[in-house]
Amino acid sequence: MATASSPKGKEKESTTQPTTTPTPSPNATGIIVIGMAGSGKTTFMQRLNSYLHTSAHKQPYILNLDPAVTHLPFSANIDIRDTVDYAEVMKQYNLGPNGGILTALNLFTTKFDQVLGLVEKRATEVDYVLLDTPGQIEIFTWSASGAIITDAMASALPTCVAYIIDTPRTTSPATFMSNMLYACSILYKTRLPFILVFNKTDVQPHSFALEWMRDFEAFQEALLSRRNEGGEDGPGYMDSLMNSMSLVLDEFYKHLRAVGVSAMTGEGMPEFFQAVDEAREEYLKDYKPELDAMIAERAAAKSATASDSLSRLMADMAVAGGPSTLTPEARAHQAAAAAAAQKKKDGGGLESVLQRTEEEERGSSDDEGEVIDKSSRTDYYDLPTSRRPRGTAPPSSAAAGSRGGRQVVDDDGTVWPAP
Ligand SMILES: Nc1nc2c(ncn2[C@@H]2O[C@H](COP(=O)(O)OP(=O)(O)OP(=O)(O)O)[C@@H](O)[C@H]2O)c(=O)[nH]1
Ligand SMILES: [Mg+2]
Repeated sequence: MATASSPKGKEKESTTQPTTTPTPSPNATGIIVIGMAGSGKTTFMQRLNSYLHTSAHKQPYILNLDPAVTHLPFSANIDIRDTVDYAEVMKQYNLGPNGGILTALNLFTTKFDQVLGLVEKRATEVDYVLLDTPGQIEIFTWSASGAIITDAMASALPTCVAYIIDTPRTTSPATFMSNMLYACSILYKTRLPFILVFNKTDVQPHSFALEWMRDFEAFQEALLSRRNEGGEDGPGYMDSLMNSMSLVLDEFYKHLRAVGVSAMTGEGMPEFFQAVDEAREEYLKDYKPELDAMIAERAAAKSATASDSLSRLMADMAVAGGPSTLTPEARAHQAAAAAAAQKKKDGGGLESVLQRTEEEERGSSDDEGEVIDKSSRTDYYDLPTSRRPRGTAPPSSAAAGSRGGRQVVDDDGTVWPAP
């Protein structure tokens, strides 16, 4: 691609192999949980978390990207709600709920480099990085911020998409097909290994869906019988459209893994993690080499641009001969730009709805809306080796007491730090 536009004389350079060495993939596998509103993403996240802690004895690192959720049934290591105030975004920008969620996500994405830094730091210690997305699927899948977050995750660690399907709501062939088309569009957009997760199998087993995916004729029959029954599958011209679309989907199904789970009962979890292992293999085999080649290509293009700019700068300096080369107009322009930047920093603007951190409250930071990593959460699962007798102080508080010097011993023997 890059060679087509490269200037003459550089062709030889561009045909050489890129020198960047591919980075080894970290231990953790990223799972991005996407799905229609109410399909059970958050409950599924909760199930993954509890399954990993209790049955698989593996460590997850959890990110919540839904700014509007009021109650999370798990504790997230990084929570968008700690950084962006969704209600404030709606108020300040006069937005409705979906616009508010989208803007909150966009604001959070401006800080995603910090998130990625934290994830990368933990990706060697934990086994999975789980990511819950906002309820309205298109906010994540059709926004620039969703694409940035997905790409950033996928470049940092082996990542797959878990597409959650509300099985009881997809028993009609038309609904099933539109859900599959949506899944297909996400696969096409992200190009990441993909797992179809048929959720709520405690209410409706997913065998019908597997059969429709495996056997094209079975799906056709279901379509036809719905039509004969006078179901909701539309007028006659729809038949040929549905037939052609189901042929397209037939090809799509070949590249997918499908599992049935119940986030409510925990059924299907081992099968899901087996699919995740396969998805990781696929990432390493197909996605990673492409990514490394792209990174090498970009690095080569960047170094070519840098050396080009440097030679032009050297040529400019030779002509201008010294540092005082700014014209009065250029200096005035620079001053105006600095004043505008200062004004933006002082108040208003997008940054003003980002949550203020403790550090900022103390007035010592110039960076608003820090991302908070509650990583110590993973330590909660380290149970003490021996029980501490009731009424005695924990070792840390005793240590704190001895550090602070003064302690008060209560009537029942409890040790408190002196007021
Ligand atoms: N029976 C049953 N209900 C489930 C299951 N998983 C989720 N639910 C229910 O489905 C509803 C929606 O679940 P959530 O986990 O909030 O779904 P969500 O996709 O995160 O929802 P939004 O984020 O609001 O889009 C809740 O009432 C859950 O109790 C399941 O496996 N079985
Ligand atoms: Mg949710």
